[in-house]
Amino acid sequence: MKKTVFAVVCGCFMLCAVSQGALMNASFEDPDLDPGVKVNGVTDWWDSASLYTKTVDDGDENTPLTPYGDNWAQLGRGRWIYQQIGTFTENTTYEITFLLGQPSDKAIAGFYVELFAGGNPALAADVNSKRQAANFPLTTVVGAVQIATTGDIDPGLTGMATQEMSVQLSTGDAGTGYAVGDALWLMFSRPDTPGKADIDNVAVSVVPEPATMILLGLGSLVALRSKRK
Ligand SMILES: [Ca+2]
Ligand SMILES: [Ca+2]
Repeated sequence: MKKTVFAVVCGCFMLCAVSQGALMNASFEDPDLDPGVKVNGVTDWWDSASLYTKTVDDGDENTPLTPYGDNWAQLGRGRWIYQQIGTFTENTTYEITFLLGQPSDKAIAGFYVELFAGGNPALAADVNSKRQAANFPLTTVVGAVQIATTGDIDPGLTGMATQEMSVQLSTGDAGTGYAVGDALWLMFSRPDTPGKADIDNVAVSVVPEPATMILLGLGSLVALRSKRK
């Protein structure tokens, strides 16, 4: 009996460890900034290009320290960053983890994580627009469709506090405007209200389905049995 439990646990662990293709600039350390320096835009992410979408070194007096290098991405009012994280498959659940930081000079006041699918990746660009704007480029220019959102997950931090965040989003079935094999996009954004949020150390992994976990557990069991024969 003990061995059965052990085999199932092993099977799950192996699958949980499988992750989607590596994110680009997931810790926002590119570019290397001098202490306290802020620059507009976010490298390797498509961003809402403006002085409200920044890469910030944590030597800045209003910015919390990050344990992940020196830099944060910082989103102001209605601002966003996104990148392609792979291709769309149906009913796949992704776990997205990141560090959220509260600058001392403005409240986070709303924070969203979303998945989009479809569109033409060649049309993605840095564009000065808000997530809520009529010309929001990921949907109106690239042609992607929002398929999952966390809703507002602002944890209500104060001062220069930070919090490790973990959210799960599922892709669901294919729908109008996107199909299996189309681009899959991960976006972070803020609502159209005054505020600032710092974000760092983004990671994405696939959460195994219960059916897959059972199958894998059974597979391990069979392997164990045949070894013992
Ligand atoms: Ca960093
Ligand atoms: Ca960019």
